[in-house]
Amino acid sequence: MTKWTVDEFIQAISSKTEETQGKTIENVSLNDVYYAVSAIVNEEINSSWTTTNEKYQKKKPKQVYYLSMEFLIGGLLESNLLNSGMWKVCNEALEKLGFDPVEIYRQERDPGLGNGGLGRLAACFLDSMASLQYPGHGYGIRYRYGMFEQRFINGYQTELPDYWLKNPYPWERRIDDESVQIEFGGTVHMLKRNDGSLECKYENTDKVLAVPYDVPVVGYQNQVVNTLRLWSAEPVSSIDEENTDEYYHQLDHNRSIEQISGILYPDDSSEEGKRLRVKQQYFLVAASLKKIVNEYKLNVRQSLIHLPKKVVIQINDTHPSLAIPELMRMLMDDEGFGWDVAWNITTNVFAYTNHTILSEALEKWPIDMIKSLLPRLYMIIDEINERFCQGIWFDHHDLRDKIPEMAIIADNQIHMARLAIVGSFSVNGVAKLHTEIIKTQEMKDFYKLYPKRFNNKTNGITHRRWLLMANPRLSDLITETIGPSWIKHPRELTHLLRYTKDRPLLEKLGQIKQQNKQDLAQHIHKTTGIVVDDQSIFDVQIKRLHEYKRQLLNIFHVIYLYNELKENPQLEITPRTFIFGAKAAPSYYFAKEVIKLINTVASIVNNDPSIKGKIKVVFLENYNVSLAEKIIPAADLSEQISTAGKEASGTGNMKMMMNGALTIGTLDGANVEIKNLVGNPNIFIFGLRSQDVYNYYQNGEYSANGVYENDERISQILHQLRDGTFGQQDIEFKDIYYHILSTNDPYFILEDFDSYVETQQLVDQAYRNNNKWLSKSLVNIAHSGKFSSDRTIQEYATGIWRIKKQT
Ligand code: GPQ
Repeated sequence: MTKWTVDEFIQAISSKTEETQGKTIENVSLNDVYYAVSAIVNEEINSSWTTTNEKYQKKKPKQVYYLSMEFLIGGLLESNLLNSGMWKVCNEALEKLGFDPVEIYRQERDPGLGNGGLGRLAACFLDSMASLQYPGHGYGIRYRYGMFEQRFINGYQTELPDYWLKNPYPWERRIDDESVQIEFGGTVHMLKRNDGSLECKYENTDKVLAVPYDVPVVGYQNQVVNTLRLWSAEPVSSIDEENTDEYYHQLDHNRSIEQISGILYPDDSSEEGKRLRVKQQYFLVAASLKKIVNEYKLNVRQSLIHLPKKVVIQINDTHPSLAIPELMRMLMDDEGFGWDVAWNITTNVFAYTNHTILSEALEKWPIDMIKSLLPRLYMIIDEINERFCQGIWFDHHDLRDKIPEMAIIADNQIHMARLAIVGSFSVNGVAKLHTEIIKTQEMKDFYKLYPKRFNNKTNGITHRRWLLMANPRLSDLITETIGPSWIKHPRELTHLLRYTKDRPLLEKLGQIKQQNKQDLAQHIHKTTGIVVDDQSIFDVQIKRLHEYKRQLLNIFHVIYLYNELKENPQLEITPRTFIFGAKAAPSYYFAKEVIKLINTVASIVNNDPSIKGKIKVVFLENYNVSLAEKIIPAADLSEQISTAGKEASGTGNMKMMMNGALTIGTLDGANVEIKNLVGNPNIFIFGLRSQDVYNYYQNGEYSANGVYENDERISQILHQLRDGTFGQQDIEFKDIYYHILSTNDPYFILEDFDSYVETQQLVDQAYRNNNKWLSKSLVNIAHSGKFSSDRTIQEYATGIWRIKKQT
C-alpha cells in the first residue's frame, strides 16, 4: 500500500469528488466526502485483496471459515483507514480541507447485521484473523433490514426498520458469477443403482439463488485482505411478463424468496421457533458449503477425503449447525461417498462454539418443520441420531439411562446443540467459568462421552478498534509512555504497571478521561437535552436488555439512592451519572417494561431540584457499535452485574477495562478472569457466586418474599412500583413487582441487592481518592492486553483450527 502525504491525500479527495460527484471541493456535502474517501481507501485495499486471494490460491494453505448468522461489523471507513495505514494522514487532510473527520466518519451508517455480543465477537475475530495473517474468512447473510432502530416515545421503546442499504454501501462487491443455487422442500426418492447402492433424487424443490456480496477484511498494516462474504437471496429466474396467468403467483413466490435475506431476527440469546429463521440458517449453510467445496475442488484438486486437511469450519453457536447434515448430504448424494467415510470427513471439519447455557436460547426445531422444509436433511439427522444412540447403548453402558436426555431427536424436536456436539471435533465455551459449567453441569453427559472434545477459548475484543481507534487520546499517551510496540503485541500493555505510582502520568490519564467525558457529556446534551456533570462518576451499563443481565438491579440502586437523598438532602455522595444503552427484543414484554421504568426514573430524578443534581440518569437511544465507541472511552465504572453463571463471557467488560474503567461485577463470565488479573483492590466484586445460584436452584431454598419482607429498602422500592410514585399512569410497573415476587425472583435481584448497594458505597468512597482511582484504572488498562482478540484467535488457530500464518 502506498505511503501518502497529507497533500497527496487532499489532492486525491478533491479529484475523487470531482470525478464521482462532479463537484469541486468547495461545493461538496459531508456525504460526498465520505464517499470520496471510501473510494480512495477501496482503491488502496483492492490490490492487496487480489494479492491475498492469489496467494491463498497458489499456496493452498488450510483455511478457516467462520459461519455466523451475525456479523456486527460497525463503521468500516475509519477502521479500514486505520488498518491500511492512512488514518492519521486522512484526518489531517480532512482538517486542512476544513472538515471535522468525526463528522465525515459519522456519515457512515452502521450495518446492523447482528444483535449483540455474538455478532460483535465475529467481527472482532475477522479483524484479528486478518491482522495476524491467518487465512480466515467470514460467511454470513446480507440482511436487507438489519437490527431495528430504537426510539423512545414517551419512555417506551419503539422499533423502526433499519433499511441500511438505502444509500449505496461502498464496501461491498456483488459477485454475480459466484452465485450458487440451493434447494428447499420437495420430495426425496431413493433409487437402487445396478450395483445395489442407493441413489438419492430430489423432486419439485424450491430453488433459490444465493448471490455473494464480498466485503474486504483489512489486516493491520500487513497487506492482508481477507473476505467477509454475505449472501443475498434472489429468485433463480426473472418473472415471465408475457405469462399473465402465472404473473401474480410468480411475483408472490419471488417475494417469499427475497424474504430469506430480508431481515435479521432481533432476538438476542433467545430462540424464536420460526420457519423463516430455519430457512435463513439453511440458506447460509448451503450456500457457504457449496462455495467452500467448489473452491476446494477447483484449487486443491484432490479427493474430498482430504478436505479436513484444507478446510475447517467454525460454527458460531448452533445457528449454522445444519451445516453438519448438509455436508453429509453433499458427500453422500452429490459425491457418492458412503456413510462412514462421509461422517469421518464431516466430523473432522466442524468445530462448534457454545455462547450460552440459558435454556430459552438452546435451539430446538419441530420435526415436522424440518421434514417439510428440508426432507433430505431430516433423513440424515435421523440417521445421525440413530447411530449416536446405538453407540451409547452398546459402548457406554454408564450412559444408557441418559439416552433420552442426550438424543438429538427427542420429544418431536431436533436439539441443535446436541447435533452440533456430536458432529464436531471441538466444542468450546467462551470463558473459563462458562466452559466449566458446560463440562460439569449443562453438558456433563456429553463431556463424559467425549472428554477431549471440550475446550475453552476465552473471548476477546480487537484493541485496534476499541482502543487505538475509539480512544486516540489514551492510545497516544500509552505510546508516549511505553513506546508503540503494544499495538502489535497488546500483552505489552503490562509495561504500564511500572507507572502505577507515577503522579504525572496518572494526572495525564485523568485529564484524558476528563476530556472523553466532556465529549460524551456534549453528545448527551445534544441528543437528549440532559445536562450532566462531567465531574461525576460515569457509571455505565451498555448491553442488550435481558432479565439475567439485571438492568433492574442497577435501576433499583438508583431508586434507592434517590430515596436516600429525598430523605436526607444533606447526604454526602459522590455525584454520579448513570448511563444506559440497551435494546430489547420487540416481543420481550418484561424487558420493555424495564426500559420504560428506567426512562421514567430518569425523568423524575433529572428534574428534581431538591437532589441538587447529585445523580442523573441517561438512557441513550439506539445503542449500537458507533454509540459504543463514544461511550466506552468515557466510562469510569463498568456495570457487569449478571446473575452468576448466566453470562457466558461478556465482551463489553473487556472494552471498558481496556479504556480504564473499573468494573463492578459478579463473578460471572470473563469477569472472573478480569478479577484474577487485576486483583481484588482493582475491581468491585459482589453477590452470589455461580455455585450458590446453582445450589439455590437445586435445593429450592430461596425465598424472594423473605428478602422483600426483611429489607426495608427493597420493600420501599417495590411498593413504589405499584403506588404510582413514578407517575399515576405508570402503575403498570406493578407488573414488575408481581413478576419478581410471583416467579420467586429467578435472577436473584433481591438477594444480591444488599451486597450490590454495599459495594457501590465502596465505589463511591474509592472515587473520592482521585490519585488512587487513577492508579487502579491504569492497572486495568495494563492487564487488558490479555483480552485482545488477537490472543483469542491465536488460541483458536493453534488449539482448534491448526492453521498457519501466511507470511
Ligand atoms: N450471546 Cl447464544 C449473544 O450475544 N447472542 C446469542 O444468541 C448468544 C450469546 C453472547 C453471550 O450472551 C455473551 O456472554 C458472550 O460474550 C457473547 O455471546 C460472545 O460470546
